Amino acid sequence: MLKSMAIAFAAAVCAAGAASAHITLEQSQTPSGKAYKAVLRVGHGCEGKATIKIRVKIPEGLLSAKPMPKSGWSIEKVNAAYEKSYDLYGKPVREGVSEIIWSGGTLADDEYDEFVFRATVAKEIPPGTRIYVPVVQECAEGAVERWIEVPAAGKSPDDYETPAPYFDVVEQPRS
Ligand SMILES: [Cu+2]
Repeated sequence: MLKSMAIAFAAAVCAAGAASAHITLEQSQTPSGKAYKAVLRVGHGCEGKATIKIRVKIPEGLLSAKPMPKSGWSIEKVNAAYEKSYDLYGKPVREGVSEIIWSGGTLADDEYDEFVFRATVAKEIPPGTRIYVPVVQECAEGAVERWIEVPAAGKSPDDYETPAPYFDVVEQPRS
């Protein structure tokens, strides 16, 4: 009884504080053709269990992704071909980092941390595009949270229990 109440309470807290809980991106907007510093904010573990691994899928159109090293965590980078070729500062690029994995550390459920990478938003990505960055959070004792839900047309991330973090591509400021 007590245990189920505790779980219900935790779920309610999470839903109420959706903007500050879950895994979200600090910067909600960036111009196309520019570098984007993605700060993934990890607000809690998996239903009380400590986070031990963060796997980030780099979405199509985010080029030259580079993770920021993190004390206490090791980094793995997975390379893959892009779906298409992009023009990056006058050079065609067809492949790059498609997944970043931080592991080896421990982040308690009652602690907060940030995982950072930087990537260039392809200038072919039109303003108005919302880019989702799916993240899988692995925790102690085999627990896992999959922040990979991408809203269907007409829905918003708030309609989902485990939405993928996202940001919006906006018009380049005129100089
Ligand atoms: Cu949450």
